[in-house]
Amino acid sequence: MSKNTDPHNNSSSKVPSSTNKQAIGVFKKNQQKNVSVQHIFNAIIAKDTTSLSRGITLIESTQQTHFKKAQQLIEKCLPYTNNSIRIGITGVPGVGKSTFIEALGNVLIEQGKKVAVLAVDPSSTISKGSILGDKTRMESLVRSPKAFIRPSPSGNSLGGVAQKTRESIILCEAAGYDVIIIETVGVGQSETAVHSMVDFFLLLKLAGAGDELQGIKRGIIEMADAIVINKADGDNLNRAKEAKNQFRKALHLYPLAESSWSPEVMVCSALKNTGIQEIWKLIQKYLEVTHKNGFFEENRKQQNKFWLVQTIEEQLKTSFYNHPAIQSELDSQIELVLQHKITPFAAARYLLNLSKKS
Ligand SMILES: Nc1nc2c(ncn2[C@@H]2O[C@H](COP(=O)(O)OP(=O)(O)O)[C@@H](O)[C@H]2O)c(=O)[nH]1
Ligand SMILES: [Mg+2]
Repeated sequence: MSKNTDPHNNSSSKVPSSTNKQAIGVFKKNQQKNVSVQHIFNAIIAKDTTSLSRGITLIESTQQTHFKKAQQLIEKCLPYTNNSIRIGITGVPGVGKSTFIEALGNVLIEQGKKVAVLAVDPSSTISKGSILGDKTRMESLVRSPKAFIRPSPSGNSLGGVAQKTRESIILCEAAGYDVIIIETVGVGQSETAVHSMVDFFLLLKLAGAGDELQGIKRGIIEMADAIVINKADGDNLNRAKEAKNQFRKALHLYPLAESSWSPEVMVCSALKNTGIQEIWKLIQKYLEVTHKNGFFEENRKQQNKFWLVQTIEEQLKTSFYNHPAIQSELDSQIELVLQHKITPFAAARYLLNLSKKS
C-alpha cells in the first residue's frame, strides 16, 4: 500500500480538520479503486464472481501498475489451480459455437458443475466486437449463478490476447470452476494458441456439399480430439450423418496422436439439444484414457513449458519495439534496406545491438 492511502500513516492525521471529511471521501474512493491484491484473492477463493471479473480486468490491463498486481494475484491463485477440465471449441463464425457452449454448459450445470467460458478472438480488435458479444445465444448460462462468461479481451497481438486468457484460466480455477470452456474462431493461429491451453480440443463443423475435408487446414484436424458436425437437425440430418462417415474415413489416414487417442466424429444439434450428452460422455472417456496413460499430466507440463517460452518471446519483442532507440531508428533502417544500401541482416544486427544498450 502506498503512503498516501495507508490509514495508519500519521500524515493522514495532519490533514486540516476543515478538509478532513473531503479527504476521507477521497480516501474511501481510492480505497475502492485500489482494492488490494490480497482482498481480491480472498474474494476469488470465496467464489465471488465480481472479484473474479475484477481480477481478469487486472490481467487484461496494459497499465504497468496493474501488470504487477495481476502477477501477484496469479501467483497467489496458482496453488488453487489445476483441478478443472479445460475444453477448447473452435469453428468458423456461424457454425454454432455459442449455441453449442450454451447446450453443453447446461448439461454440465445439471450435473452440479460450475462452468466458465472465456474467449480468444484475435479478430475482436478489428470488428470491435467479440465472439461472446452475442450473449443472447447463451441466455440461460448468462443467468445461471453456476456459470461465468467473459468476453474476449482486446489486444494488439494474438500472443498477448492468448496469454491473458491463459492467465485468466488460473483465476477461474481458483474461483472453483470445474469446467473451463475456451471459444475461438478459426482466424490466424488462434486454434494453435487455444490448443496449447486446453485438455480437450473440439472442432465444430457443418455438413458441406460432399467434399468434407476441402478447405480445412490440415493442422486443425491434427489438433482435434473430436470433430462434431453441428446443425444435424431437420433437412440437414442426413447430410450431417454422411459428413460424419466421410470424416471418419479421412481420419483413419492420420497417424495416431501422441495421446494415443483416436479422434472421434459425432453429430449434434446445439439448437435442438441432441447429441450433447454423448459429446460430454466422449470427453469423459478421453479424460479417463489420458489420465490412465499419463498423457493428461504430461500434456499440461508441456503446455506450461510452451507458455514459458511464448511469454519470453512476447516480452522480448515488446521491449525491443518499445525501446526509444529502436523507435527512432527502425524506419530509417527499413528505408536503407529498401534502397539496397544495406542488407536486412545487417540492419537487424545493428538494431538488435542498439536495443541492448540502455
Ligand atoms: N438449425 C440449427 N441452427 C443452429 C444450431 N446451432 C446454432 N444454430 C444457429 O446458427 C446461428 C449461429 O450460431 P452461433 O452459436 O452464434 O454461432 P458461432 O458464431 O459459431 O458462435 C444462430 O442463428 C443459431 O441459432 C443447430 O444445431 N441447428
Ligand atoms: Mg459465437
